Amino acid sequence: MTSMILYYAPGACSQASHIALIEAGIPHRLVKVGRDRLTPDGGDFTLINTKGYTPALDLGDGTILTENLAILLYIAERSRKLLAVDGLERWQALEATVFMTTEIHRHFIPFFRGGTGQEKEKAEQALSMRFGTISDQLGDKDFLVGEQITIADCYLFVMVSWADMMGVTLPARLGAYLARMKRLPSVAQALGAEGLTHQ
Ligand SMILES: N[C@@H](CCC(=O)N[C@@H](CS)C(=O)NCC(=O)O)C(=O)O
Repeated sequence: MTSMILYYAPGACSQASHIALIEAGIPHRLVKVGRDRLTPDGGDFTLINTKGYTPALDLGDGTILTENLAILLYIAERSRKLLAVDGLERWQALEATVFMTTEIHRHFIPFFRGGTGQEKEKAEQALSMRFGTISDQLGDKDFLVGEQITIADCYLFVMVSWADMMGVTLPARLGAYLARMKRLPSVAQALGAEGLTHQ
């Protein structure tokens, strides 16, 4: 079996899976997918993932796994890192990750797809409420659940950096979290590999 391949777009939600692969210490190769859904060798990404979006993870034998949540869980289960194997913290980390994939991610659509001012305002209100919830949950801890980085942090980092980039007001605690996460070697490596060292 050859190494896994992560199909990603720079700065996209695939970055959560990218950070998780690095944190887990799983050998992988990266293949960038352009806005035209082509890979750098001119390949048609929709033949790899018919859904057309990133992330997609080739498990090393040509099997393709899609959906960030499933990929993050796969990485955690394989590495026995990034998610407690049992106990309340396991379910709290899952709860937080689902909250991000279903309740936060979609509210960025107006910012990325040229929404109207009104759509953006509505989205910002929704994001502000949800980031407030996350900020309360984070409290004074370094990571969202427990003492160590989990899949929830891999995802939260991307959501918070999108908010920062789009000028969505963030609670001060999440601003500090963003700065702290950027200093983690895994995050710095992922940003560098995606060509986002300016962030
Ligand atoms: N349900 C998917 C959504 C993935 C998604 O929205 N990916 C975006 C990047 S953040 C994408 O590739 N969009 C390009 C497209 O849909 O063509 C997941 O959770 O993995």
